[in-house]
Amino acid sequence: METASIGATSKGGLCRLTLTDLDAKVRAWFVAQCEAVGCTVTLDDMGNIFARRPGRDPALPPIAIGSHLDTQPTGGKFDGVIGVLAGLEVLRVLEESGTRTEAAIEVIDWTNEEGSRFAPAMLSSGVFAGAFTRQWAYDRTDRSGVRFEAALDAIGYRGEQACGAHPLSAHFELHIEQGPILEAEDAVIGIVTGVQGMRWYEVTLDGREGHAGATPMRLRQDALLGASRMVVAIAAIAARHAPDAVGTVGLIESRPNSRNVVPGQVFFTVDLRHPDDSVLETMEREMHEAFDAAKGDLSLSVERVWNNQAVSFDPACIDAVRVSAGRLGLASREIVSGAGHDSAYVARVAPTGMIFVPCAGGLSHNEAESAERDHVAAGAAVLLSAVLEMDRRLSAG
Ligand code: HGY
Ligand code: MN
Ligand code: MN
Repeated sequence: METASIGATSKGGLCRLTLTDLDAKVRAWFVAQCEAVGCTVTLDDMGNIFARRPGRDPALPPIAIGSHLDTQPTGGKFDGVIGVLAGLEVLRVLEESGTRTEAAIEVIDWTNEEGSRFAPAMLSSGVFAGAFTRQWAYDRTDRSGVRFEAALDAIGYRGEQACGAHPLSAHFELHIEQGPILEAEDAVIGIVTGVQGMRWYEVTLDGREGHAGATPMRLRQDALLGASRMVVAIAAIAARHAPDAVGTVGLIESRPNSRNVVPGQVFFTVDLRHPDDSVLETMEREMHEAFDAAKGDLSLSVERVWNNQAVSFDPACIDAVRVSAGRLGLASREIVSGAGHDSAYVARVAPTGMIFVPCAGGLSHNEAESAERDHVAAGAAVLLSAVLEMDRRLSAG
């Protein structure tokens, strides 16, 4: 709740976009809290923050607890934040109880998980996992043309360490489900087995600006009318592959955006997701077919800017979460994540698992997002237990 004051919106949510002064403020808060509990804090050259609590065996790579502190422009107080702060709480409990783990424990704040300001999402955990080059990430621009690298330097969080040159023994992430399943089944813990596939596209439609009053309908090249047909087509493609497919047009810019000018150009984004990459491939093909059919005499460009394959988490990590929920007597169920998470990329380079807790009405990416204190506490307890379970297995060799 203290961090929720950094970027608070009037509707009780958060607007704390990545690499802004507000992000810098919550980062400084987080670093100070970790140092206060005796951690050493380092940065890599994507601005990822690593707060390390040493273990007995320095030869063992750390067990990481990661998530993100950046939010959507109309985000909630829990998305990403509970994963980082539960990690801080784990550090505090280990310190207060005088527990020394075999492997070091590291809490990580991954830069730009949301992908709202700089697309794609999970950009920095993606560089860490080798999915993107650092230079490609540095060259990403926000909608006002600011480059990622410049924004990172502006807040002073570009570290020396090369992003990715940082072995991990395991990575766990606590997160709200951001969907309705756990709440509907009165489950407190989601044992996350993996993350669905997701692809992002950027579409530009060029028509011709004209006078809203004097241009006959038959002579128009109305880019927004064409875009509207394509938006409807995305929903139809998702419906065709129900119940697991989702399709979203979230960002749209119409130019010149004047009430009495026929729109000459429209830029919009497409987000397609499905648990099965082969279905996602079909959805992409159907999207191109639908757009070609809808464009008429408009010129169309479609660029795929992100292709994040479905991922399955590590069986030992999944089991550590399952055993922990059982030991704590918490109602749980296995679940595949509909939302993307940094863990989806980290799973490519380290054994990874996730823990979900319910959020009210399954609502997220919404200022009304909320989670119950007891559920978040239960998730943090499972996180601590899973980390200790993994540590025991590591030291058993
Ligand atoms: O897009 C996602 O699923 C995540 O919230 N960034
Ligand atoms: Mn998140
Ligand atoms: Mn999010």
